[in-house]
Amino acid sequence: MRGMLSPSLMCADVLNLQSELTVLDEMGVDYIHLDFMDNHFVPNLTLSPEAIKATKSVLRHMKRDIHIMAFEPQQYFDRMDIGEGDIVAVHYEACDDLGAVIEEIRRRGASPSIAISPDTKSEVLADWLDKVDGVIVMTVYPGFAGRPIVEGSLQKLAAVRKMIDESGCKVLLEVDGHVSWELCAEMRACGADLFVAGSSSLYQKGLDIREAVTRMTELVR
Ligand code: S6P
Ligand code: MG
Repeated sequence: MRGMLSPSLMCADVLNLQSELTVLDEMGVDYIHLDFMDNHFVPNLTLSPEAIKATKSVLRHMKRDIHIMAFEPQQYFDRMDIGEGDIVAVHYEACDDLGAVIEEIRRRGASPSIAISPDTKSEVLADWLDKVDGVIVMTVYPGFAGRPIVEGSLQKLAAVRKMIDESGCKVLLEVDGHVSWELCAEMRACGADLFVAGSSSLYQKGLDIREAVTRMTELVR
């Protein structure tokens, strides 16, 4: 499978979100990464559920890659209007009944994904690979953009790739956190399929977003 981009909207210009989305959509970018935080599971707030819902009216081709960093994420599904075409990632650490949350995502026609934080061992995913369409390996501690990569993250990414391949399940491997110009090719070599691009790459100050998307698409191909 070719590597795909998922630019992180929390790193874009908040005063111009509609035009930021439109440029990416017109360029044929596959996914837009939409971070939601509840200020409890992680100590921060970003896009509101209503802002995440509103992106639907702008997107023509690009799909939503919704990353919910919140306890009991199912309480926000209606307000985000999740449905067909969406990837909806919930945290392994944040759900009392992960199976029920995954089923609810499927019932709505979306693709369930499980995100694991850096301190969570990759082995916990083994029981879930046949139930989800994706996993997110967080390579920074969730909550903020611009954080340094956590040591051992590339090895963890490669271990999850191996686990997916050996399981025979069709699971998209997404990497989120410090996906930099310097590291993205290496992350690709470790087996990542989908790359969350934020302040370490596409949204570095002064870059032309069109040129940056073209360059990064080449690097993760
Ligand atoms: C962080 C969030 C991420 C960030 C991304 C930003 O909690 O889940 O998706 O948006 O990490 O990219 P960077 O390059 O600043 O780490
Ligand atoms: Mg994220």
